[in-house]
Amino acid sequence: MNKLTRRKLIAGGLGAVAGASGLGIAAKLAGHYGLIPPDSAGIFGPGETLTYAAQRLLTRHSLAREFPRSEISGKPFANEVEPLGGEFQRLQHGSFDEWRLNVDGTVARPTSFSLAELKSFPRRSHITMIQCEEGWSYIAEWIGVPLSHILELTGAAPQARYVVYRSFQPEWWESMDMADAMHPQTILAYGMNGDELPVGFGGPLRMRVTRQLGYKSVKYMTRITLTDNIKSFGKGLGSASPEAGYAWYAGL
Ligand SMILES: Nc1nc2c(c(=O)[nH]1)N[C@H]1C(S)=C(S)[C@@H](COP(=O)(O)O)O[C@H]1N2
Ligand SMILES: [Mo]
Repeated sequence: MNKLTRRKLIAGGLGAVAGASGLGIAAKLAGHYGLIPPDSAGIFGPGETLTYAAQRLLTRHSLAREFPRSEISGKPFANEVEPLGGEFQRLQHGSFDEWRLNVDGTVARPTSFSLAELKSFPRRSHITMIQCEEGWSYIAEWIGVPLSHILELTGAAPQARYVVYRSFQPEWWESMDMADAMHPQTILAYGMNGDELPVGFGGPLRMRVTRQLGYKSVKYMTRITLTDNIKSFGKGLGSASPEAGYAWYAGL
């Protein structure tokens, strides 16, 4: 059976369950298999649950499309950001020598990494599209260290279920599940199009998660926290996005 047929069958199956027996039952099934997203409000948010559950069952290991170098966008559009604050400016004036990425939570070895250390680790680059929920997109080459490498280095506990990540902009914090965290295209990006990652695009370090909308690719990273209890963060919906009316899982 080819991939597409299988995909259609499973997706059709979930849809049939949702249609015939009510969304609540589909949500309960999803719950049984650990496929309820943090912002679903359990069986009361069956739409979010179906999207996430179907994606996770169908495309857990799939890669986002990678493009040839010739398709890199000439004039990528940096989403405008609010002022980054005095502490960021101080670090920027010092070429980010004193900037650190802190990794904590349910890890054996909480660590703080300098930019030079991150750059000394195995590097992964990919030419992918970043898509904003507002409709625009661009293609760029992203260069960085796989998040999976950092999780291995720091000794992520087996019970860890989510990676929470934060920015110099406190209103931009997100989380992702372990399937996306361990995904080979998920990188902590410090480079773009063969160069340093410009501050406009989130430098010195941004998350780059390829299978979700742009808002999951948080810029100006400061901290990564592993947890098995996502409800204890913010309002308990998984990240800032659902608090503002956007989906926690923004799968493409
Ligand atoms: N810290 C921070 N991260 C952020 C944002 C932001 O305003 N601040 N915008 C998000 C949104 S909505 C999108 S679509 C992408 C835009 O990435 P770009 O600036 O490279 O275009 O970054 C995301 N990460
Ligand atoms: Mo966006």
